[in-house]
Amino acid sequence: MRAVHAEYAGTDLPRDGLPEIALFGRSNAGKSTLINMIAGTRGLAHVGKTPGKTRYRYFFRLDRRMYLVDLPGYGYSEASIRERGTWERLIRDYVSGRAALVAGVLVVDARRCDTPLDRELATWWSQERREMFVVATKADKLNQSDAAKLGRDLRDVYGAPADRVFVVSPQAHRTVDRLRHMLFEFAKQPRVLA
Ligand SMILES: Nc1nc2c(ncn2[C@@H]2O[C@H](COP(=O)(O)OP(=O)(O)O)[C@@H](O)[C@H]2O)c(=O)[nH]1
Ligand SMILES: [Mg+2]
Repeated sequence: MRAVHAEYAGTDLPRDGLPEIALFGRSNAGKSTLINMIAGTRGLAHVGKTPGKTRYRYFFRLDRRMYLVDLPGYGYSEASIRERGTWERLIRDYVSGRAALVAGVLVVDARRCDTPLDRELATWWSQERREMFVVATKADKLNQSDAAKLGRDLRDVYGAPADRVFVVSPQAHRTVDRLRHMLFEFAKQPRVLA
């Protein structure tokens, strides 16, 4: 797969009309790592670099098929309250009326997968009437029994069907393959929810 990336600030956005799938999640949840896993390219998205950079949206074009959009994370320590206005404006400016945006991926840390901010994000997104996928990262940090019930917990918390929920870790190659396939399929034939 050929993956290229570019950053966009303000109202500037790609103009090629390719479908876009946006990643939402707390700072440090593992969004950049997930993008690298989906793209199959280490070091494409910056991992673990200074969190809380609220100005930019990073667009990763995978082949000529779709963009994954790395949005600024929310909930980074004390800064979150102050940053909140900026974050919300940036997200809303991008999301509202963006026809190319076909789905969202809520990225959560498997160890804290239903924080109030994550739930709030999910509620807001459901009003947007666009598909949502839920991906829990860092499953390798869980013990076996917690890992075993995580999928069901996520379905319960977010009201998501089983085929929209993914639990990943650096070892979960097959799950990542399944997720990549699902996102490509969805981008090819997006559905607007009733
Ligand atoms: N053990 C483990 N660490 C992970 C995983 N995903 C991300 N990380 C680590 O979590 C930290 C935050 O990841 P990052 O992708 O930068 O999160 P972002 O802020 O949401 O983009 C980094 O140190 C990553 O190496 C995972 O599945 N397992
Ligand atoms: Mg990141």
